[in-house]
Amino acid sequence: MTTSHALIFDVDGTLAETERDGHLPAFNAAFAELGLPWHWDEHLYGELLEVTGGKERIRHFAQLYDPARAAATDFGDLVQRLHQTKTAHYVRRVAAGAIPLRPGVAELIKAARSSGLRLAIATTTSPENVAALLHASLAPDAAEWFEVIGAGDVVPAKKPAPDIYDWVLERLALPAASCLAIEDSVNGLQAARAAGLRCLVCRGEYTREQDFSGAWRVVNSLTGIAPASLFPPAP
Ligand code: XBP
Ligand code: MG
Repeated sequence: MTTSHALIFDVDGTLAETERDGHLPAFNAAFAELGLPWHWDEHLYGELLEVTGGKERIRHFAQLYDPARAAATDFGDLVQRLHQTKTAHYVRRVAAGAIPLRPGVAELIKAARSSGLRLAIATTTSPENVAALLHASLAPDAAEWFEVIGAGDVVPAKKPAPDIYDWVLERLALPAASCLAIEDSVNGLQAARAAGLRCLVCRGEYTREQDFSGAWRVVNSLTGIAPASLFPPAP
């Protein structure tokens, strides 16, 4: 294997189970802090995850459950303030070490580095969330292990659109055929496939029942996966 191959990791649900124990309580803390009568439970959050991106998810929820507020002229400002507040809560939780990496993730990333694979991230979540998770849960300098980190609003259309993967591939200056995406959700799988990438799916707590047709491989854990097995020689 040479440096002409790269692993591109999703973050939420793939590196760590961030949704239920990280994002969900942070959204609820932001709603309370800004005095909104909203509270998301685990089940509702599972449904809202269909929409990627925190701001997009808040808008979607308000349109369904609080349409009068969603129609107000200052709704866009409210969404921005809610999302900034939510991000601050999320980063505090993660920086305190509240969210461990999923089993096998740290081992795979370290083995991939040692074997000369290039590493990148393609995620819908905000860059400060990625930095906090890598720093607290992988290593203080872990953000530097990833040559390209594509996150949040650097592209206008979030997963399942391919844009974030296209953005990362362009910066890696590699063809899609030389890379493998690692994802946990059908939205992530569709984004990777639409960018022409092979995709390894590691099912997560919110995505276990999703349809992963089109995935290169589907697993329940990244434990024991050798980097060399991810780039088999062409037949
Ligand atoms: C993850 C997301 C993210 C987080 C929230 O999707 O949709 O939006 O839930 O993060 P994926 P922000 O794993 O497919 O990238 O609030 O920072 O947007
Ligand atoms: Mg994900």
